[in-house]
Amino acid sequence: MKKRALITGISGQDGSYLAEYLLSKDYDVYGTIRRSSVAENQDSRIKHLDEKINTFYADMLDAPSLARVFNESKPDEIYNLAAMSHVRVSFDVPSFTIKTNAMGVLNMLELYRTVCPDAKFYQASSSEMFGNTVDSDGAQRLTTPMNPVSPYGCAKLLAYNLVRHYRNAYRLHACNGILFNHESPRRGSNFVTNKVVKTAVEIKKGLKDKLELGNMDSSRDWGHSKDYVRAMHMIINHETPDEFIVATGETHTVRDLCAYVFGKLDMDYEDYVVQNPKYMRPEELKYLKGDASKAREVLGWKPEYTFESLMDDMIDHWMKIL
Ligand code: G4F
Repeated sequence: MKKRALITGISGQDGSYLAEYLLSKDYDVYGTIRRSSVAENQDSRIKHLDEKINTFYADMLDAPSLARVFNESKPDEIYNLAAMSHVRVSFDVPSFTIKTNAMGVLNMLELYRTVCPDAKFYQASSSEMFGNTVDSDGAQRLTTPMNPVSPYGCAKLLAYNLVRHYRNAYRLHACNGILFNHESPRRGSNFVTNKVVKTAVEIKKGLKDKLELGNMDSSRDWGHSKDYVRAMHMIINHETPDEFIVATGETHTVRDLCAYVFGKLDMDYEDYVVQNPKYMRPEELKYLKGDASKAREVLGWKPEYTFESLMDDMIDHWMKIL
């Protein structure tokens, strides 16, 4: 019999790549989408999968809608990816963020425990949970203390602990993937990688004349979403439910990112980038570099994309689209 996977947030960057990956492995794929007033925003990343997947309207804060999805999909594997995913916006809507990203996960865990406790559960945990704690060798790992610096990070940390608690208290196969930043041509253009790439291409084509950014000195460990959804599948299917970090182990500043992308397009970023305080955060996470050695050794996972091939993929995409 085919395995059945439920993906909350299937219309997002990771949800859409994960759906494609699971279809290639012959799963029946079910997913939740949230109603948006602009219909195209709901399904632009999954339109090509229309005939192959089953989608339901649901919301992490609407437990009856989630219950209907659990009952109709009868999942073997649950990938909980739905979230308010923008860190800076979480400062503007802290209550909504905490409710969706923490209480929403509690709603999911309660349904999991009561409706299908034999299924496996994956929680999209985040490197934002570490805040500004870094080990002495300049990396974050599973033992690094977590001190989040945003409403988003605080909510994700509560959800992370709930998943561990439900696993131990109710003997559930519930796992956490702590994913560092991961990007792709499908990334929302209000995240820094896609904002830089899209605007640089627009400047190259004479459609814009400047790029406004916030903090250019923060560092991130950026990987490709396609590599990271593969890791999610490996994590949930590992024999024992556990926590894993997924990261490249390389870090770059936002300034490095601009230099690479503009350089690729034969431009100097310093001629076009201006800082706008609007994009600064009340508290900034300054530095991320993940140690994914456990995922590499125990799961045999390794990324196929480098920082450069990831950026090239995004540049090629926007050069074709614009
Ligand atoms: O692209 P970002 O918005 O990603 P951020 O905040 O690191 O969060 C992403 O990664 C997390 C994993 O650690 C996920 F959990 C989360 O859901 C999301 O996917 O910003 C990256 C860096 C920040 O330091 C930010 O201050 O870029 C800096 N930045 C500078 N100018 C900017 C801008 N970020 C955005 N979004 N827009 C700017 O104009």
